[in-house]
Amino acid sequence: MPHTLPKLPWDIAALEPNYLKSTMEFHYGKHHNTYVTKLNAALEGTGHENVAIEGLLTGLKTKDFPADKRQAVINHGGGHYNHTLFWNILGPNSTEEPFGELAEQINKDFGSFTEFKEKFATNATNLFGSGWTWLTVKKDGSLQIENTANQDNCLMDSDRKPIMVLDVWEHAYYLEHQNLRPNFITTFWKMVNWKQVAEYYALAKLGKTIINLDVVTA
Ligand code: MN3
Repeated sequence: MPHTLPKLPWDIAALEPNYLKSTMEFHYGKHHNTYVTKLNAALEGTGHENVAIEGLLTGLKTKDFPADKRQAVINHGGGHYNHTLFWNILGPNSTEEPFGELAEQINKDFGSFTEFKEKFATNATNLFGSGWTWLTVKKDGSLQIENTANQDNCLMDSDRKPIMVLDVWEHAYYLEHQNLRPNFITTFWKMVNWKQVAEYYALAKLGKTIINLDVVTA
């Protein structure tokens, strides 16, 4: 089983009361874990079993890949990658605001951090059904906010690198907020680890891998 559930970067109860331990137990322990299991099953016999997750997903929608397995790898590989990035950009000691070069670029591309948050929240609120809202980086360092449906992500069909993401599947917030997605978005800002997002921004500008996970080979 080459892909494995990565360890959380913080204790499973560390985001309480903003994000409940009980939510994390099923969101990470069940949902994320199931994506990893199903990804390994989908990859069996494709010859892509031992490719690390970011390389596996990059260009996946258009690259040479067994056609009968592609959608399953988009769904479960995306589920694995997207949740890993999501856990990594959250944390218990949020500064609640970006700083340094990333903050300057946010001001340049969106006007201010307040305007950025409004645009991000509007995108996340208006995403119909299940999906993810992203902050991505182009090769020139500029930033975009974009949505993807289901477990898709921008690596699969673009050259933009994801550096921050919000899960807006209902399973991500139902225990805390029931159907009230906007309340989850408000809480999300209290949990973002801007230090980590800044590190991802620096990597993205250099064209480097954002999510490095070991693939366990037999
Ligand atoms: Mn989820």
